[in-house]
Amino acid sequence: MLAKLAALPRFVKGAFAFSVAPFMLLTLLLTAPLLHAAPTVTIDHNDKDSSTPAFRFERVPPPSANDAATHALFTIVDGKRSPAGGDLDVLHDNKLPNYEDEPSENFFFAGGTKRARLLVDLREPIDIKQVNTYSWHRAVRAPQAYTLYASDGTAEDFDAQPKNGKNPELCGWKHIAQADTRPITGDGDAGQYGVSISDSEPAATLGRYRYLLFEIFPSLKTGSDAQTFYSEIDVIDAHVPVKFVEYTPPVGFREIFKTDDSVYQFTIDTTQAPEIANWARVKMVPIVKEWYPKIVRLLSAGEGDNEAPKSIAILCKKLKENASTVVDREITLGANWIRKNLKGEAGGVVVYEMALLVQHCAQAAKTNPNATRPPGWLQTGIAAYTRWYLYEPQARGADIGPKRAPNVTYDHGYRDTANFLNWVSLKYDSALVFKLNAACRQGLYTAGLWKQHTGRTLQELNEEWKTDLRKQPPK
Ligand SMILES: [Ca+2]
Repeated sequence: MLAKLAALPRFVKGAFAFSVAPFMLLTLLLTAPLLHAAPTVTIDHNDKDSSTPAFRFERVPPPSANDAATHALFTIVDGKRSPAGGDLDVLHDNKLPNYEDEPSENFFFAGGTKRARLLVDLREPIDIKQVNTYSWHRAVRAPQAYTLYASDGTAEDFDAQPKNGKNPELCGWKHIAQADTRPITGDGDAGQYGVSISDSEPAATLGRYRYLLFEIFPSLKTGSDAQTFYSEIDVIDAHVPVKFVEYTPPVGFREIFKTDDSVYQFTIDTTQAPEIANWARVKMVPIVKEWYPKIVRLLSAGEGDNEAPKSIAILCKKLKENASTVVDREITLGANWIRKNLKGEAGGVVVYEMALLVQHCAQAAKTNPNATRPPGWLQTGIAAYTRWYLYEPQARGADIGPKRAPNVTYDHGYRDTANFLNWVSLKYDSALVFKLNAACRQGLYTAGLWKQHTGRTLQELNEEWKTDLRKQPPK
């Protein structure tokens, strides 16, 4: 772990909690051991390579699993949250992100936010030992910049939710400290930041408060687009022993799963990519069990075509490229890409690859001496059709807007061909895709099939399709 502390002094900013004559301070120190002297800000930085989900720093304490923020009420006072991120709960759920770019596990404000305010209501006054904040991002959204105010809420003019522009110190709040981990110039720092605000006197507290107000600034000094990925905010009660968040690294598995009727079996191996093992078991296995037999049925050439393998393997590996691949009976999924798309496309890619696998494993074409070779665009198009129009039509992932209509052709493959196939199916023959697929499997595909089934040549269909695409209302 690398702590970037060399430049620390410029970050240490505090406000004396109150000012008293030196002799009085001495007296108070002797009689009141929890007296606060001055808040200080401690900053740690783990660079990109030394950041781990354990969130361990050199000087800033690890995130707490039982701190007072856990059951506090978090409210946005001013500013808008980014809908791309998690909601306020992720700031005090005692869970940390597992990766350097996990928007849903972080809270951040919408791009362009110049300043925002966040209220933490602890529900009762407590002696606050520390306020600790944690952030993690692969690029410029890691550094933190905020001003912290606190209040016991008892002042007559107390405003619990002062909007931007209203000085909190004029409505019952005390300025505690300013934290700013941003580099003065440059594009910001990737990695993890930990900020701990405590009293400079180790035995002392920051004071007894019920409310905290964070005034939050962008993660770059040079602009307001970059917003810090805040992972957790901890408020440590001076009288509660701290339990740290435990981090257990995920463990991969290699196991065989079967369909309920035991007809098909799948070897799934995540030993090289334990970070997606949980997704593979919880999400992918049910998709594979349901959709592999469906795909085999859908893409079968009919009677006598029993050639889809009964046993396949899905390997999860750290591929350099984003791609997933299929070779013979083995699908390889790129773990990095899958990890970034767990909530989006991850399941669909598995369906797509299973469809390709079933197509590639057709033997009839290979044994027929007069077999035609099906075009690649049609094969990827049929696999993409299976995925986008049968597995996840609600995702509308193969839509083509009127703007792009002039630039597409039926033989682009993948999504564009899927869109074309869907259009022809709806207009001319709902079983067309499966008829074409059967012909491909048997080595009988020719371009003449289009005319045979629709009365139009491929070129004519292409023009009609594009005309229809251009007629759509603009998005
Ligand atoms: Ca916590």
